[in-house]
Amino acid sequence: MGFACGLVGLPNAGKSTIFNALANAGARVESYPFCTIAANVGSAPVPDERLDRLAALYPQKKKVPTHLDIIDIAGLVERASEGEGMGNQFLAEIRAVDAILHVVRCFEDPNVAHVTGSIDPSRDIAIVETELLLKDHETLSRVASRLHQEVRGPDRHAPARAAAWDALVDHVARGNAVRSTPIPHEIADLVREASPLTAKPCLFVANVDDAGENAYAERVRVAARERRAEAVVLRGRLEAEIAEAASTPEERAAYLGEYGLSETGLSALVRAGYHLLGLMTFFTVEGPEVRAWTVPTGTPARAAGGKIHSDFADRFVVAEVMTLDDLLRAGSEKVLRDAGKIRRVGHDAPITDGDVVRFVCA
Ligand SMILES: Nc1nc2c(ncn2[C@@H]2O[C@H](COP(=O)(O)OP(=O)(O)O)[C@@H](O)[C@H]2O)c(=O)[nH]1
Ligand SMILES: [Mg+2]
Repeated sequence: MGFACGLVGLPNAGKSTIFNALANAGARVESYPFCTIAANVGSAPVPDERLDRLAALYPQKKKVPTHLDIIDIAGLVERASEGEGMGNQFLAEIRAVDAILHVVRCFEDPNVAHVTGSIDPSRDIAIVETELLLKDHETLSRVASRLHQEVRGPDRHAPARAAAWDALVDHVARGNAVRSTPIPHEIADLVREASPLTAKPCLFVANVDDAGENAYAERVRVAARERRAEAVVLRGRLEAEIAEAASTPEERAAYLGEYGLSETGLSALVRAGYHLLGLMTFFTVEGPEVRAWTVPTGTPARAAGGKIHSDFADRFVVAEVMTLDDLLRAGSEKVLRDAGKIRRVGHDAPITDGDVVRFVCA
Protein backbone atom coordinates (compact mmCIF):
# COMPACT_ATOMS: atom_id res chain seq x y z
CA MET A 1 0.00 0.00 0.00
CA GLY A 2 1.30 3.44 -0.92
CA PHE A 3 0.15 6.60 0.79
CA ALA A 4 -3.60 6.20 1.16
CA CYS A 5 -6.15 9.02 0.94
CA GLY A 6 -9.76 8.36 1.87
CA LEU A 7 -12.61 10.26 0.20
CA VAL A 8 -15.08 11.00 2.99
CA GLY A 9 -18.19 13.17 3.02
CA LEU A 10 -21.95 12.96 3.28
CA PRO A 11 -23.90 10.82 0.79
CA ASN A 12 -24.34 12.53 -2.61
CA ALA A 13 -21.43 14.89 -2.02
CA GLY A 14 -19.80 13.44 -5.14
CA LYS A 15 -17.21 11.03 -3.72
CA SER A 16 -17.86 8.21 -6.18
CA THR A 17 -18.08 10.66 -9.10
CA ILE A 18 -14.64 12.00 -8.22
CA PHE A 19 -13.28 8.51 -7.71
CA ASN A 20 -14.61 7.36 -11.08
CA ALA A 21 -13.34 10.47 -12.84
CA LEU A 22 -9.89 9.78 -11.45
CA ALA A 23 -10.06 6.13 -12.46
CA ASN A 24 -11.23 6.89 -16.00
CA ALA A 25 -8.91 9.80 -16.61
CA GLY A 26 -5.93 7.78 -15.49
CA ALA A 27 -6.83 4.59 -17.27
CA ARG A 28 -7.42 6.35 -20.57
CA VAL A 29 -4.81 9.01 -20.90
CA GLU A 30 -1.91 8.79 -18.46
CA SER A 31 1.28 7.02 -19.36
CA TYR A 32 1.20 5.54 -15.88
CA PRO A 33 -2.39 4.46 -15.53
CA PHE A 34 -4.52 4.90 -12.50
CA CYS A 35 -5.05 1.37 -11.43
CA THR A 36 -8.20 0.11 -9.84
CA ILE A 37 -7.27 -2.30 -7.06
CA ALA A 38 -10.78 -2.96 -5.74
CA ALA A 39 -14.23 -1.52 -6.43
CA ASN A 40 -13.55 1.44 -4.17
CA VAL A 41 -9.75 1.48 -4.10
CA GLY A 42 -7.53 2.93 -6.80
CA SER A 43 -4.03 4.19 -7.20
CA ALA A 44 -3.09 7.49 -8.87
CA PRO A 45 0.47 8.18 -10.05
CA VAL A 46 2.07 11.45 -8.92
CA PRO A 47 3.83 13.06 -11.89
CA ASP A 48 7.35 14.19 -10.92
CA GLU A 49 9.95 15.45 -13.37
CA ARG A 50 12.72 14.82 -10.83
CA LEU A 51 12.09 11.10 -11.18
CA ASP A 52 12.45 11.46 -14.95
CA ARG A 53 15.83 13.14 -14.55
CA LEU A 54 17.03 10.55 -12.04
CA ALA A 55 15.84 7.67 -14.22
CA ALA A 56 17.77 9.13 -17.16
CA LEU A 57 20.99 8.20 -15.28
CA TYR A 58 19.89 4.56 -15.25
CA PRO A 59 18.51 3.89 -18.73
CA GLN A 60 18.36 0.13 -18.18
CA LYS A 61 16.15 0.44 -15.10
CA LYS A 62 12.41 0.76 -14.89
CA LYS A 63 10.97 4.07 -13.70
CA VAL A 64 8.28 3.71 -11.02
CA PRO A 65 6.46 6.85 -9.88
CA THR A 66 5.03 7.23 -6.41
CA HIS A 67 1.30 6.75 -6.07
CA LEU A 68 -1.48 8.07 -3.95
CA ASP A 69 -3.98 5.36 -3.18
CA ILE A 70 -7.48 6.76 -3.27
CA ILE A 71 -10.28 5.05 -1.40
CA ASP A 72 -13.96 5.88 -1.88
CA ILE A 73 -15.34 5.51 1.64
CA ALA A 74 -19.13 5.32 1.76
CA GLY A 75 -21.42 5.25 4.75
CA LEU A 76 -20.61 8.33 6.75
CA VAL A 77 -23.96 9.84 7.76
CA GLU A 78 -25.20 11.82 10.73
CA ARG A 79 -25.13 9.62 13.86
CA ALA A 80 -23.01 7.02 12.05
CA SER A 81 -20.83 6.88 15.15
CA GLU A 82 -23.89 5.55 17.01
CA GLY A 83 -24.51 2.90 14.36
CA GLU A 84 -26.84 4.82 12.01
CA GLY A 85 -26.72 3.88 8.29
CA MET A 86 -23.91 1.45 7.63
CA GLY A 87 -22.86 2.23 11.14
CA ASN A 88 -19.31 1.82 12.16
CA GLN A 89 -18.23 -0.10 9.11
CA PHE A 90 -16.74 2.97 7.46
CA LEU A 91 -14.57 3.61 10.49
CA ALA A 92 -12.21 0.75 9.84
CA GLU A 93 -11.67 2.14 6.35
CA ILE A 94 -10.97 5.65 7.60
CA ARG A 95 -8.68 4.29 10.27
CA ALA A 96 -6.58 2.58 7.61
CA VAL A 97 -5.93 5.71 5.51
CA ASP A 98 -3.05 8.13 5.99
CA ALA A 99 -5.01 11.25 5.05
CA ILE A 100 -8.57 12.41 4.54
CA LEU A 101 -9.99 14.12 1.45
CA HIS A 102 -13.19 15.67 2.76
CA VAL A 103 -15.59 16.07 -0.19
CA VAL A 104 -18.21 18.78 0.30
CA ARG A 105 -21.27 19.20 -1.91
CA CYS A 106 -21.21 22.65 -3.51
CA PHE A 107 -23.66 22.08 -6.36
CA GLU A 108 -27.41 22.51 -6.58
CA ASP A 109 -29.36 19.86 -8.43
CA PRO A 110 -33.03 19.13 -7.76
CA ASN A 111 -32.48 15.61 -9.12
CA VAL A 112 -29.85 14.77 -6.56
CA ALA A 113 -31.27 14.48 -3.07
CA HIS A 114 -29.48 16.17 -0.24
CA VAL A 115 -29.47 14.14 2.96
CA THR A 116 -30.29 17.15 5.08
CA GLY A 117 -32.49 18.99 2.61
CA SER A 118 -30.37 21.95 1.54
CA ILE A 119 -26.92 22.85 0.28
CA ASP A 120 -24.98 24.11 3.26
CA PRO A 121 -21.23 23.42 3.20
CA SER A 122 -20.52 24.68 6.73
CA ARG A 123 -23.21 22.50 8.24
CA ASP A 124 -22.19 19.48 6.17
CA ILE A 125 -18.58 19.85 7.23
CA ALA A 126 -19.65 20.11 10.86
CA ILE A 127 -21.75 16.93 10.61
CA VAL A 128 -18.87 14.90 9.25
CA GLU A 129 -16.42 16.33 11.75
CA THR A 130 -18.75 15.65 14.64
CA GLU A 131 -19.00 11.99 13.74
CA LEU A 132 -15.23 11.68 13.59
CA LEU A 133 -14.78 13.59 16.85
CA LEU A 134 -17.35 11.41 18.65
CA LYS A 135 -15.45 8.34 17.58
CA ASP A 136 -12.14 9.82 18.68
CA HIS A 137 -13.58 10.79 22.02
CA GLU A 138 -14.69 7.20 22.55
CA THR A 139 -11.29 5.80 21.50
CA LEU A 140 -9.28 8.24 23.62
CA SER A 141 -11.50 7.87 26.69
CA ARG A 142 -10.93 4.13 26.66
CA VAL A 143 -7.18 4.68 26.90
CA ALA A 144 -7.71 7.33 29.59
CA SER A 145 -9.14 4.84 32.07
CA ARG A 146 -6.08 2.63 31.63
CA LEU A 147 -3.73 5.59 32.17
CA HIS A 148 -5.58 6.60 35.34
CA GLN A 149 -5.05 3.12 36.75
CA GLU A 150 -1.34 3.37 36.02
CA VAL A 151 -1.11 6.51 38.14
CA ARG A 152 -1.51 4.28 41.18
CA GLY A 153 1.27 1.98 39.97
CA PRO A 154 5.08 2.26 40.26
CA ASP A 155 5.75 4.19 37.02
CA ARG A 156 6.77 7.71 38.07
CA HIS A 157 5.98 9.07 34.60
CA ALA A 158 2.38 7.87 34.84
CA PRO A 159 0.87 11.05 36.38
CA ALA A 160 2.31 13.33 33.69
CA ARG A 161 1.15 10.93 31.01
CA ALA A 162 -2.39 10.77 32.38
CA ALA A 163 -2.56 14.56 32.73
CA ALA A 164 -1.42 15.13 29.15
CA TRP A 165 -3.90 12.55 27.92
CA ASP A 166 -6.77 14.13 29.88
CA ALA A 167 -5.96 17.47 28.27
CA LEU A 168 -6.17 15.85 24.85
CA VAL A 169 -9.51 14.20 25.64
CA ASP A 170 -10.78 17.56 26.84
CA HIS A 171 -9.57 19.22 23.62
CA VAL A 172 -11.57 16.70 21.58
CA ALA A 173 -14.60 16.95 23.87
CA ARG A 174 -14.72 20.66 23.10
CA GLY A 175 -15.04 19.85 19.43
CA ASN A 176 -11.46 20.25 18.29
CA ALA A 177 -9.56 17.91 16.02
CA VAL A 178 -6.54 16.12 17.45
CA ARG A 179 -4.43 17.56 14.63
CA SER A 180 -5.09 21.12 15.84
CA THR A 181 -3.06 20.78 19.04
CA PRO A 182 0.61 19.92 19.56
CA ILE A 183 1.02 16.45 21.08
CA PRO A 184 3.29 16.41 24.17
CA HIS A 185 6.16 13.94 23.78
CA GLU A 186 5.11 11.82 26.79
CA ILE A 187 1.98 10.69 24.95
CA ALA A 188 3.20 10.82 21.34
CA ASP A 189 3.58 7.03 21.04
CA LEU A 190 0.21 6.39 22.68
CA VAL A 191 -1.52 8.79 20.28
CA ARG A 192 0.13 7.10 17.32
CA GLU A 193 -1.09 3.73 18.61
CA ALA A 194 -4.65 4.95 19.21
CA SER A 195 -4.58 6.48 15.71
CA PRO A 196 -7.39 9.01 16.19
CA LEU A 197 -9.29 9.85 13.00
CA THR A 198 -8.98 13.61 13.47
CA ALA A 199 -5.19 13.38 13.79
CA LYS A 200 -4.97 12.56 10.10
CA PRO A 201 -4.19 15.44 7.77
CA CYS A 202 -7.27 16.67 5.93
CA LEU A 203 -7.77 18.40 2.60
CA PHE A 204 -11.18 19.84 1.73
CA VAL A 205 -12.53 19.22 -1.77
CA ALA A 206 -15.34 21.55 -2.86
CA ASN A 207 -17.32 19.68 -5.51
CA VAL A 208 -18.86 22.37 -7.73
CA ASP A 209 -21.09 22.30 -10.78
CA ASP A 210 -19.93 22.61 -14.42
CA ALA A 211 -19.82 26.42 -14.15
CA GLY A 212 -17.01 26.19 -11.59
CA GLU A 213 -16.23 28.50 -8.67
CA ASN A 214 -19.28 29.57 -6.63
CA ALA A 215 -20.32 31.00 -3.26
CA TYR A 216 -20.61 27.53 -1.69
CA ALA A 217 -17.00 26.79 -2.59
CA GLU A 218 -16.01 30.05 -0.93
CA ARG A 219 -17.66 28.79 2.26
CA VAL A 220 -15.54 25.65 2.08
CA ARG A 221 -12.44 27.81 1.72
CA VAL A 222 -13.42 29.81 4.78
CA ALA A 223 -14.06 26.64 6.78
CA ALA A 224 -10.70 25.29 5.65
CA ARG A 225 -8.93 28.48 6.65
CA GLU A 226 -10.54 28.42 10.10
CA ARG A 227 -9.03 24.97 10.52
CA ARG A 228 -5.69 25.96 9.09
CA ALA A 229 -6.37 23.44 6.33
CA GLU A 230 -6.49 23.84 2.55
CA ALA A 231 -9.26 23.45 0.00
CA VAL A 232 -9.31 22.58 -3.69
CA VAL A 233 -12.25 23.24 -5.98
CA LEU A 234 -13.22 20.47 -8.38
CA ARG A 235 -15.96 20.16 -11.01
CA GLY A 236 -16.67 16.54 -10.20
CA ARG A 237 -19.32 15.68 -12.77
CA LEU A 238 -17.68 17.66 -15.58
CA GLU A 239 -14.35 15.98 -14.90
CA ALA A 240 -16.02 12.59 -14.89
CA GLU A 241 -17.70 13.33 -18.22
CA ILE A 242 -14.49 14.57 -19.83
CA ALA A 243 -12.62 11.54 -18.54
CA GLU A 244 -15.28 9.33 -20.04
CA ALA A 245 -15.38 11.09 -23.41
CA ALA A 246 -11.69 11.78 -24.07
CA SER A 247 -9.61 8.89 -25.30
CA THR A 248 -6.35 10.77 -25.94
CA PRO A 249 -4.46 13.53 -24.09
CA GLU A 250 -5.16 15.84 -27.08
CA GLU A 251 -8.89 15.25 -26.86
CA ARG A 252 -8.85 15.86 -23.17
CA ALA A 253 -6.92 19.10 -23.58
CA ALA A 254 -9.47 20.24 -26.17
CA TYR A 255 -12.42 19.50 -23.88
CA LEU A 256 -10.72 21.22 -20.96
CA GLY A 257 -9.96 24.22 -23.18
CA GLU A 258 -13.65 24.65 -23.88
CA TYR A 259 -14.12 25.26 -20.17
CA GLY A 260 -11.06 27.46 -19.86
CA LEU A 261 -9.09 24.83 -17.94
CA SER A 262 -5.44 24.02 -18.54
CA GLU A 263 -5.24 20.82 -16.52
CA THR A 264 -7.78 18.48 -15.03
CA GLY A 265 -8.91 19.31 -11.53
CA LEU A 266 -7.95 15.77 -10.80
CA SER A 267 -4.27 16.22 -11.54
CA ALA A 268 -4.51 19.43 -9.52
CA LEU A 269 -6.08 17.41 -6.71
CA VAL A 270 -3.32 14.81 -6.71
CA ARG A 271 -0.63 17.48 -6.84
CA ALA A 272 -2.24 19.79 -4.30
CA GLY A 273 -3.10 16.88 -2.04
CA TYR A 274 0.46 15.76 -2.13
CA HIS A 275 1.88 19.09 -1.02
CA LEU A 276 -0.94 20.31 1.20
CA LEU A 277 -0.99 17.09 3.15
CA GLY A 278 2.65 17.65 4.04
CA LEU A 279 4.02 14.83 1.95
CA MET A 280 7.41 14.57 0.37
CA THR A 281 9.18 12.31 -2.08
CA PHE A 282 12.39 10.40 -1.75
CA PHE A 283 13.95 8.16 -4.36
CA THR A 284 15.60 4.76 -4.41
CA VAL A 285 17.69 3.01 -7.03
CA GLU A 286 17.35 -0.62 -6.05
CA GLY A 287 17.40 -3.79 -8.12
CA PRO A 288 15.78 -3.20 -11.49
CA GLU A 289 13.93 -0.01 -10.44
CA VAL A 290 14.37 3.72 -10.06
CA ARG A 291 11.55 4.61 -7.80
CA ALA A 292 9.81 7.47 -6.01
CA TRP A 293 8.23 7.03 -2.57
CA THR A 294 5.79 9.10 -0.55
CA VAL A 295 6.22 9.85 3.15
CA PRO A 296 5.16 12.70 5.43
CA THR A 297 7.66 15.55 5.54
CA GLY A 298 10.29 15.00 8.23
CA THR A 299 10.02 11.20 8.28
CA PRO A 300 13.12 9.67 9.91
CA ALA A 301 15.32 7.30 7.92
CA ARG A 302 14.22 4.05 9.55
CA ALA A 303 10.52 4.83 9.12
CA ALA A 304 11.15 5.82 5.49
CA GLY A 305 12.78 2.44 4.93
CA GLY A 306 9.80 0.76 6.57
CA LYS A 307 7.58 2.28 3.90
CA ILE A 308 9.43 0.18 1.33
CA HIS A 309 9.82 -3.05 3.25
CA SER A 310 9.32 -3.91 6.92
CA ASP A 311 12.77 -5.55 6.78
CA PHE A 312 14.31 -2.17 6.03
CA ALA A 313 12.96 -0.90 9.34
CA ASP A 314 13.59 -4.06 11.39
CA ARG A 315 17.15 -4.63 10.16
CA PHE A 316 18.09 -0.98 9.62
CA VAL A 317 21.79 -0.24 10.11
CA VAL A 318 22.38 3.03 8.31
CA ALA A 319 20.99 5.00 5.36
CA GLU A 320 23.23 6.39 2.65
CA VAL A 321 21.78 9.67 1.47
CA MET A 322 22.55 11.70 -1.65
CA THR A 323 20.82 14.83 -2.80
CA LEU A 324 19.32 14.52 -6.25
CA ASP A 325 21.18 17.65 -7.40
CA ASP A 326 24.55 16.25 -6.28
CA LEU A 327 23.84 13.00 -8.05
CA LEU A 328 22.72 14.66 -11.27
CA ARG A 329 25.75 16.93 -11.23
CA ALA A 330 28.15 14.05 -10.56
CA GLY A 331 26.48 11.91 -13.18
CA SER A 332 26.88 8.70 -11.22
CA GLU A 333 26.73 7.33 -7.73
CA LYS A 334 30.32 6.11 -8.02
CA VAL A 335 31.67 9.61 -8.66
CA LEU A 336 29.79 10.87 -5.59
CA ARG A 337 31.04 7.99 -3.48
CA ASP A 338 34.66 8.55 -4.50
CA ALA A 339 34.26 12.25 -3.68
CA GLY A 340 32.95 11.32 -0.23
CA LYS A 341 29.67 13.12 -0.87
CA ILE A 342 27.34 10.40 0.30
CA ARG A 343 26.09 11.04 3.82
CA ARG A 344 25.61 8.09 6.18
CA VAL A 345 22.77 8.79 8.61
CA GLY A 346 21.28 6.98 11.61
CA HIS A 347 17.74 5.75 12.08
CA ASP A 348 16.31 8.97 13.49
CA ALA A 349 17.80 11.42 10.96
CA PRO A 350 15.02 12.94 8.86
CA ILE A 351 14.98 12.29 5.13
CA THR A 352 14.54 15.44 3.01
CA ASP A 353 12.37 15.97 -0.05
CA GLY A 354 14.30 14.88 -3.14
CA ASP A 355 16.89 12.72 -1.35
CA VAL A 356 18.13 9.59 -3.05
CA VAL A 357 18.43 6.94 -0.34
CA ARG A 358 20.08 3.55 -0.09
CA PHE A 359 19.19 1.53 3.00
CA VAL A 360 21.96 -0.61 4.47
CA CYS A 361 20.51 -3.49 6.45
CA ALA A 362 21.91 -6.19 8.74
N1 LIG B 1 -25.24 18.55 -10.93
C1 LIG B 1 -24.18 17.92 -10.44
N2 LIG B 1 -24.33 16.66 -10.04
C2 LIG B 1 -23.26 16.02 -9.53
C3 LIG B 1 -21.99 16.64 -9.41
N3 LIG B 1 -21.14 15.74 -8.85
C4 LIG B 1 -21.86 14.63 -8.62
N4 LIG B 1 -23.14 14.77 -9.04
C5 LIG B 1 -24.24 13.81 -8.99
O1 LIG B 1 -24.61 13.59 -7.64
C6 LIG B 1 -25.03 12.26 -7.44
C7 LIG B 1 -24.26 11.68 -6.27
O2 LIG B 1 -22.91 11.62 -6.59
P1 LIG B 1 -21.98 10.47 -6.00
O3 LIG B 1 -20.63 10.68 -6.57
O4 LIG B 1 -22.59 9.15 -6.17
O5 LIG B 1 -21.96 10.86 -4.45
P2 LIG B 1 -21.37 10.05 -3.19
O6 LIG B 1 -22.56 9.54 -2.46
O7 LIG B 1 -20.65 11.08 -2.39
O8 LIG B 1 -20.48 8.97 -3.69
C8 LIG B 1 -24.76 11.53 -8.75
O9 LIG B 1 -25.99 11.43 -9.42
C9 LIG B 1 -23.82 12.45 -9.48
O10 LIG B 1 -23.98 12.36 -10.88
C10 LIG B 1 -21.84 17.98 -9.86
O11 LIG B 1 -20.77 18.58 -9.81
N5 LIG B 1 -22.98 18.57 -10.37
MG1 LIG C 1 -20.64 6.91 -3.38
